[in-house]
Order: sequence, then structure tokens, then C-alpha cells
Amino acid sequence: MKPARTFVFAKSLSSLYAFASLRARATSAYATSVAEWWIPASSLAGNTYNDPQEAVGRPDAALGSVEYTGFVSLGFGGHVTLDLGGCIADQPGNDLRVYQAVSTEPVSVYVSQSADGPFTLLKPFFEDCGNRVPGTANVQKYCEFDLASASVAEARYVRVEDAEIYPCPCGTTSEGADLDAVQALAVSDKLGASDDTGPR
Ligand SMILES: [Ca+2]
Ligand SMILES: [Ca+2]
Repeated sequence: MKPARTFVFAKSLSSLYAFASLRARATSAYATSVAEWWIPASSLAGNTYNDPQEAVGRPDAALGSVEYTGFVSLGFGGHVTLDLGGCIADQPGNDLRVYQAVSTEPVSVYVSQSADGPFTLLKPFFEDCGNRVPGTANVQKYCEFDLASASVAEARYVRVEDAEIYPCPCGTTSEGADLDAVQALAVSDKLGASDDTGPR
């Protein structure tokens, strides 16, 4: 009987760790990994900026000697889902800042506590994402979102979806909104303060 009890204990401990991990606070203000992504094949075939990993970490979009660096073009209606590495909670005002490079292409933002969803669409949507980040040679732009806009209390996964819906699909080399980074602007007092608030 002892092995059976050990197994039950181990299973319970595993569940406890899984729950604790899910509710852990975000320790970085920026996305720590890509949970999943989808970009239309025809956009991938034509786009220059195809690496979803470019959306992880601090905003770093820039204009190099030949082409831009630091972002992923989402393609026609495409998206990247990012893991913040822990939960953020709704705070007064905006909670998430999305960095969208070069132009002012709109994005739609969905959030969830689980990588498997369900995801909730935040407001605003289908609005330009183009506030300029000072000192970035007009390359880094941003827009912000409030969890309260959709009555969301906590979130860990952030899905950023192209809302440009370019009228001639798969016809450009940087089609769709150009996602650079996602920043958590605040962390719940209940869950502790962020260690890395980054540029505000
Ligand atoms: Ca808020
Ligand atoms: Ca980036």
C-alpha cells in the first residue's frame, strides 16, 4: 500500500505546483516566450519578417543598414500568442502596451489565463496602433489596452492579432501589423510588483 500512497501524494504535489505556476506573478514586464502563433502561409511566403520570437522581450525594433529588425509581421489576420511568464491583474487604467513597428497598423488583443484559452477580446479593436516611442527614430510605435475593457480580472497569455486586414492579401513583404513586443504595465498588489517596468 505504501507505493500507492506515495503515488497519490506525488500526483497531488504535482497538481499543486501546476496551480502555483499558473497563478505566479509575472516577474518580467515583457513577454517571456511564444505560446503559439499562426500566420497565413501566403503571408509567410512573401513576408521578410517571419520570426515570432521577435515579439519576446523588450521592444527593439530598429532600422538597420538594409532592412528593419526586431519585429514579426503578422500577415493577413495572423497572430502571435505570448506568455508573460506569470499573471498580471487588472489595475486602474491601461494594463498592456503593444509595440507595433514602423507604421500605425491596428491590432486586436485577446487575453487568457491559460494557453489553451478561452481568450477574451479587449477594447479598443480595429484602431490604429501608432503612438510614437520618443527617441526611436519613428520606428517603435505603441498602443495600450485595459483588462477592465472586457471585465477581465487576471491574464497571463496575450494574443496580438493583425487588424489591418490589408485589402490585397499576400501582396507585400511586411504584411499585417508588425509586432515588436508586449509590456505588462502593472502587476496586482496581491501578486506583488513587477521587477521590470521598462520604458513608460
Ligand atoms: Ca486596467
Ligand atoms: Ca522585438
